[in-house]
Amino acid sequence: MSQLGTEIDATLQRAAQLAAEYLASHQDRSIPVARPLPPSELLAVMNLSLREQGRPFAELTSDMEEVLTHSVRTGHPRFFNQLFGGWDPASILGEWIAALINTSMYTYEAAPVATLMEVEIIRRMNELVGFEKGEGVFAPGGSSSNLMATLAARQRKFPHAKKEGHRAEDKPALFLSTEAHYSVLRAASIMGLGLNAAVEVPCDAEGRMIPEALELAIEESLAAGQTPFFVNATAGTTVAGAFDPISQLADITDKHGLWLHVDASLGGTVLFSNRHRQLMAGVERADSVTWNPHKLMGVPLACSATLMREPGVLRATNAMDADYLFHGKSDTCYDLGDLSLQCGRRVDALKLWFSWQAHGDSGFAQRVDHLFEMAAHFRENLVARDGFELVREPQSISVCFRYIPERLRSLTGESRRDAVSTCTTRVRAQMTEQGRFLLNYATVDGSPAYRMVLVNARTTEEDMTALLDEIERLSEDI
Ligand code: ABU
Repeated sequence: MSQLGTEIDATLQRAAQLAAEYLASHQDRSIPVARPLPPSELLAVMNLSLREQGRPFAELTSDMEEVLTHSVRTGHPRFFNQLFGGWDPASILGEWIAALINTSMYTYEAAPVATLMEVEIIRRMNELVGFEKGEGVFAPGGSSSNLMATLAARQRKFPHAKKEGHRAEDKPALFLSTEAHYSVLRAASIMGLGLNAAVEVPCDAEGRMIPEALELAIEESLAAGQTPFFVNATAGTTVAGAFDPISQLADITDKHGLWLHVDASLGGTVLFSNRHRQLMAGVERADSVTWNPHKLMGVPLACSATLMREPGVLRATNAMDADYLFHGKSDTCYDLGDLSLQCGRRVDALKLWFSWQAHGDSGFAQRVDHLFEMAAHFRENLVARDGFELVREPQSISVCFRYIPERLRSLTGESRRDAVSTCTTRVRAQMTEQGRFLLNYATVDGSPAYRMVLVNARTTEEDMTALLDEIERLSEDI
């Protein structure tokens, strides 16, 4: 081997060794989830400035160690901050291969293997959803998938808009719940419809869209001269993990001839589980679905599928027939470029294919069942302890709650709410500073509540108990 080859070989072997040690160290609870530093201090610790002269490749493994040391350990079993977490060796292998083959998903010619993998995954995801003739494509994340669904709905209702833009008489209106992800509102903004075109429909006490309220909102919109065209249902809301009643919403969209999109970024993965797939009952009646394997399937970010019930919709909406790529003869089955919003597109399906090979459908089903059991266990543990209150009855892997320390329990009304709010945000800030746990919070019913999410299958009952102990302990000192 040449000298350059030997250096590359030795350095990549060292990098692989560091990667394996890093993953193994996630089991060590004495290593913090994060070592937070303000930007000025982090910049002082790590020299990130770019240089005129390059450095030897072998030196970069020390930079790799620094990056790993100062990054948040999202694979740590006490990382509860986001709807992703954990780590999966098969997907990591897929990510490495994606970097090695370094290609783009627009043509079969450029990405033959990855294209066939994506086609197979989309076929199987559509089968799980119940889209018999469905099509789909991967997107950079759930926000993009939701935008693609909104664009496809517009293509059906206002086919002139692709070429002409909207006409004055169009007056499009779309509907989402008050707990839906903000990306649906942003889609209205990006598409030039304006945020005023988006109607936010109230939810019930568990955070599910109320079908009667949707019906009323559509009737009011029609009476105001608008043209309703799109309803976004959420399967697994961002904060509470609530599932909208898809079948009931489908009855309403069928009646009014509206596009029904299911944002199942979080919830899609429950389709593997015989125990929990009823949460998505009726999803096969939707026109489109967003499903993010980087959430409950444990695949590294980003991995988001946009699924359509009817074939041809994505091409009709997005195709530009770029001559320099397709040369006037795009293969409608295997040149995926015209289905997508992107031109250059990562081979995100590849890491999912490797993960699916390793786990199979049954592995994902077990994972869903396990995460739901852990969430139920956390809920039971929480309600059994003094001072902890659920703010929503959990429906899936998210548990929203507050803790009222003993000294605040005699307070009532606004003074209690304000004191508990201050305590919650301060405890969360201290916890983040100390780095032993990372737990998010969100505004629920007007004031902050902790949001626990069970997304890492390596989290144990001890980890969850330790979190509640920590909240109690920190709350006493505030
Ligand atoms: N796209 C929603 C992600 C929210 C979260 O990770 O908490």
